[in-house]
Amino acid sequence: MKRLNDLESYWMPFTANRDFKKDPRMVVSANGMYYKSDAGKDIMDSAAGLWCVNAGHNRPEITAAISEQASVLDFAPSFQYGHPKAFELASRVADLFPKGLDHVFFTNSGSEAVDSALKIALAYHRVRGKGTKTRLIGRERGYHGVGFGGISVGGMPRNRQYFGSLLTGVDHIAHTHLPETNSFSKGSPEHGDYLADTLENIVSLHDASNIAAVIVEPVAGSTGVLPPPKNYLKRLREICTKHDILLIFDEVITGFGRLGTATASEFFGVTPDIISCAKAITNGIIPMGAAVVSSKIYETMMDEADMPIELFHGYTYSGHPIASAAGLASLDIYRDEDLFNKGAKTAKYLENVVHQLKDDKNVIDIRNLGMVAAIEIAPRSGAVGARGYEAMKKAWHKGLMLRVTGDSLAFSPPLIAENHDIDKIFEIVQSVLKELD
Ligand code: PXG
Repeated sequence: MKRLNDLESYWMPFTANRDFKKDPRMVVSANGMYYKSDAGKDIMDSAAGLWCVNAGHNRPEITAAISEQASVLDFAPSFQYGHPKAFELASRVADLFPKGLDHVFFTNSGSEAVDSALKIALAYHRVRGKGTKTRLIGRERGYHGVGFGGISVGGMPRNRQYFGSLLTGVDHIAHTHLPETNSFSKGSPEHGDYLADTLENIVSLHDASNIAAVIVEPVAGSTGVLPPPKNYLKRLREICTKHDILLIFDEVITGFGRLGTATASEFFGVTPDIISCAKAITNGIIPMGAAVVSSKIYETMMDEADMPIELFHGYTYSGHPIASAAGLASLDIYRDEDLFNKGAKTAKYLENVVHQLKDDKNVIDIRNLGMVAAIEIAPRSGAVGARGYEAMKKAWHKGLMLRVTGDSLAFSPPLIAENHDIDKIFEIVQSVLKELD
């Protein structure tokens, strides 16, 4: 007979299962900047959960909205029927996002938002009579979730290597990590905008008539936080426009305030054709994502696509009533508390504090932009990631939830964080660094 509640049944995602189950890090409740562990210990959240709880944990306004919604309309079919809150949320998101990106296709995750964006790009070119434009271009070190589309355009080797031949017709531009010239940059690094031109090489190779879209994270997150070099995104936009290639910004991490603006697009003053987003759209409380597309794309689809259904794509839970209610309540909080601006102010403090650790043991680089930062520590020889993993485990025992990717410690605190919260996070990090051999 299987034991009830043993830890074996749950196969945890992106987790060292065997090691976790020997010494579980279990949280049972959360409030504001803190989780509580099953041992009753406060655990500070330095990562907004997984980059999603921008307004802090367990906001009563959001929980009230979802419980109210659940009692009124639990589910509505998303195909051929609608309900008002999905339309309202779409308008609110369109309003918040850059001018011209006015149409919102809902999904349930960032991975689905990415796949939707890629499929919309292909369908758009096809219905406008440019059906040879099928090639999708990602970037080395990019993370676009875990669907086959996302891992194909993604550039994280371990996320790809076990999963066969992936999508065909994909290529990658160069990543922008230049430690020789850019280490310890504050904000966007000075060097590397020329790397956008690696797209020109790809255009020369494949011809623009065969390329549908380029997808990049404006700030690469999962690979260890790589803010784009100054002017890089503008240059990428120009090359895309020149060759009639759609530009997709994957803003699953940056959307809804992470850089102190509603989008990274707004922060950098560069408008893509499609933005994929998720996570903080509902403050993480209910899964939801979206592909937000330009009027040019939407209107082309409405005018030119087959009748009556313009796009053969969608999910059972697209625009789910409860997710929509959570989204509306989250956007209300972001607006009423001017939370993106608050994040922008705290970001300056974060920059100052994180760079004070530059002389600490094993630290080889520190990067930051907005309410995102990373400390990269030297890998142990022959064991890349081991030191980072140990840092995460030590931090837990000192009351800090720390997000680690390889040997980069990544920080994305909730935007409600006060300066003293930032101080506390890095005091613990410093004591962890001291103990790492
Ligand atoms: N695109 C980007 C840019 C992401 O960061 C996804 C797509 C996929 O989203 P879903 O909702 O399908 O997981 C992501 C997700 C981390 C970390 O700490 C990052 C993500 C998820 C979990 C952890 O690096 N990003």
